[in-house]
Amino acid sequence: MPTPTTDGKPSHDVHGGLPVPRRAANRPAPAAELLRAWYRELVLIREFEIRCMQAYQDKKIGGFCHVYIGQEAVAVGCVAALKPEDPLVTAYRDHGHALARGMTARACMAEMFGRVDGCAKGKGGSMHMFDKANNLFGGHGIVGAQTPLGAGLAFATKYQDEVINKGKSSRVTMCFLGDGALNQGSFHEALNLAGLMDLPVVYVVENNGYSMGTSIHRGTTQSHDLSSKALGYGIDASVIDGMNLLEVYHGMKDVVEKCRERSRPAFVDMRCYRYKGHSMSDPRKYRTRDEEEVWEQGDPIGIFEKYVLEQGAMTHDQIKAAQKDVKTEVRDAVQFADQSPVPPLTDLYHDVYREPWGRYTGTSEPQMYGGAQNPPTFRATREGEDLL
Ligand SMILES: Cc1ncc(C[n+]2csc(CCOP(=O)(O)OP(=O)(O)O)c2C)c(N)n1
Repeated sequence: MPTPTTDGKPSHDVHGGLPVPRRAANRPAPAAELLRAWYRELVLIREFEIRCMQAYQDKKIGGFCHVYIGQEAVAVGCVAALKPEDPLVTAYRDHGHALARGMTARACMAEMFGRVDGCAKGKGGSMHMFDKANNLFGGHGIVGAQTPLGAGLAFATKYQDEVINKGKSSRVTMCFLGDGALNQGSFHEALNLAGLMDLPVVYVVENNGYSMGTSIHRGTTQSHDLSSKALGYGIDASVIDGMNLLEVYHGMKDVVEKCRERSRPAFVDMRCYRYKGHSMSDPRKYRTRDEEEVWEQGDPIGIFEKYVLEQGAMTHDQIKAAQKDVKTEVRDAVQFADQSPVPPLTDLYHDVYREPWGRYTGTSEPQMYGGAQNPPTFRATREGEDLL
């Protein structure tokens, strides 16, 4: 019997709500080549983060580090349902999205280590994976901060695709958020605008049942049925099993294609679980071992491994070879990151910029300046300019 928690709910019932529809069973299996590629991605994300946890203990990674272990099927399945040109934006638990989007393990690890060869030149770290070439518009550390950015990206693509390019393409923006972010005002403002302006954006709530140590039942109204959060804004909602890669892929394919055709936003309650703590410093005392064991039995990698074997897409030997190959790739990434230089201190002032704003030219001074004689101005810094 599961242990009851202070919520009065069984401890493993972290979402506690509507049944999750099954879609994959009625669909044709994806091509074997695709299944093999997805398997490798799942294993890459897991292995990458296991090494990150070790490097963090060895003090090679500083600051915050939130691992994605347990949620890998969400990133891999969602990215597979997108086109490469579709923008993606996410929160701080972002290594999985970055790797699934095609960022190299080297660039990602060097960023974790704060080195110049990282995707953000070592200045962002774990929470800020950016990859313009792969249309990844960042991991963001402020809870909910990425939700208006998702609406903004969708507005920009809609304008470019429909107005400037006269409907030559239509891109869908995917915006990931945690269940804790549902309670931020920015999320509600973003959904209101997305609904109002017919923005082609899909909000994917990675509902792992907890925001830090607070269970969703304690912190969020209507936690048994998150779709009500979207329906109030006239936005379609669906529930998907985030522990099963095929369910994620097929479910998200439907959602994304509908969004692309109709240019209407969508909301997804993606049911998943994180196996580790909120961040590296979290001992997870707010949940029971019993609950964790229940979820570990449904490991997304284990489920998918069974599927590829049943389908004959991979043999046991091929699985072992893929795991070995990934280990080599991640070991190489760690060595690469270790050897990459630390950015010089002067680099702190580069890329942090803005266009010169100059003095405010309106008819009255903005309130915040309080009539100061020398209001602050901002300007771009230039490569090589030494401000220290
Ligand atoms: C505006 C804001 N408030 C508080 C925090 C501190 N904080 C960091 S993560 C977090 C919990 C978010 O949980 P959730 O959205 O469910 O994401 P998950 O970690 O489960 O992926 C909080 C409160 C923050 N970063 N930003």
